[in-house]
Amino acid sequence: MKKSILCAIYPKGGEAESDISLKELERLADTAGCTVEALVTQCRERPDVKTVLGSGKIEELSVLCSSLEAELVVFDCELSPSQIKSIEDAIGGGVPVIDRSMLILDIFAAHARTGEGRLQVELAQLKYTSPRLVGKGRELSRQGGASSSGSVGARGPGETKLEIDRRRVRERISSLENELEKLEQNRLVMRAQRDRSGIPKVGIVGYTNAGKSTLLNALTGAGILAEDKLFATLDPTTRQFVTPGGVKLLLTDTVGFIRNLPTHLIKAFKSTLDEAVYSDLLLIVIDASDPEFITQTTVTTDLLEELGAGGKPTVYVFNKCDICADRDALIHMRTLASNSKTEVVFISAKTGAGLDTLVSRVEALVMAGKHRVALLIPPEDGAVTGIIYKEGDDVEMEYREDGIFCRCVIDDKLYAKLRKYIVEE
Ligand SMILES: Nc1nc2c(ncn2[C@@H]2O[C@H](COP(=O)(O)OP(=O)(O)OP(=O)(O)O)[C@@H](O)[C@H]2O)c(=O)[nH]1
Ligand SMILES: [Mg+2]
Repeated sequence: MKKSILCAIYPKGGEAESDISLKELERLADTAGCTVEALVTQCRERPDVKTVLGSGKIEELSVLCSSLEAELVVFDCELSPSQIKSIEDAIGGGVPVIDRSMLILDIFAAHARTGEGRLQVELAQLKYTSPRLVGKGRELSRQGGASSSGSVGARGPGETKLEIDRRRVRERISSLENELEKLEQNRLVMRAQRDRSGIPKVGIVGYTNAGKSTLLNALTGAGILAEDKLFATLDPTTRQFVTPGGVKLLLTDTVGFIRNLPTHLIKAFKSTLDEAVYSDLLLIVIDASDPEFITQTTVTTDLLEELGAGGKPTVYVFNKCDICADRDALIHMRTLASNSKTEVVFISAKTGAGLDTLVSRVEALVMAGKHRVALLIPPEDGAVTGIIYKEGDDVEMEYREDGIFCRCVIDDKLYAKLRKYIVEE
């Protein structure tokens, strides 16, 4: 465990919000394997250009760092490379300074399992973290080659080490981008195949720790790691699920969202989140036991909007109703739900309460305007099978003596056309 100190500034009247964000930062630090030794906060309208905190507070931070033997300082706000350098210089003692995004990336780096996930994290780290670390100077800014003596004229043609590092970083970035591009192509092919199968895709999304993985596990026995940690899941998992009504679905669990995540970090995980973006229905899982659930839901819906997944059929899944502390809030939500157009379901992924209602809602939504039918097509009308293969979903054909027996899912239009062949509905 690394000893860390967390820092934040907040505007007048913004203390409560800053507190919530800091609590979250504490949990992030914990996930990253750090203990939090102290919090340093300051009320100021805008960050100090150089050191974010004012000079007095920086002095206080410096003293705390040495007395508590801190090994890391984390700022809740985004830091520029030059701010990192100035703060590190001001604190002294070689204690590294990072910001919230760098901490999150660190967690991602430690947790990414699949090849693609690792590449995405490395790319995001190179783009976000490395310019900030280079800002540290130190050994990175030494001159390379034999030309380090430094007097004018004696300086060789060589690049400085910093420049070499920058060039390497650029090269690595473009090679990673190429590799990810290829993986993305594969993913597109796979997605096209899935689309052709016609099985509706349901994306499970939501704030980190809301219970997305627990929900997928409860429904499909997927056996994904679900734990009381932020960002337990990074890589998407898709499982097939057949409802009691016989409707086949593809359910995908995704990486969670968090407040103050810079857009470019979310973009880095775009291909992971694409599974959600390209789904037919979104389940937004909300931790109803968290007093912050309203803000968390707004963060989630805003990010979905940014990713281009706004406006999709959506179900708000209020989870953890077994431990929902605020009964009144729950009742309030129920009333709101009954007045709004958004589908709302209350569940506990842990105890299984409400899952059957959730499944039947999902079933109804993905089957809206669709019909699951069995047809018997006389041999002389065999040509219609072509249309069924082209426009129907989940098609199974069987050649019998009396004609072609076919089970499929069809929309209203095709249903009207094929009505005369229907033998079962
Ligand atoms: N009491 C209770 N706890 C739950 C419920 N659903 C999930 N949890 C707990 O909440 C924690 C987080 O659950 P996960 O399923 O890992 O949450 P997630 O949304 O996948 O989180 P990330 O992958 O980290 O974004 C775990 O400790 C679960 O056991 C529930 O219905 N009731
Ligand atoms: Mg998860």
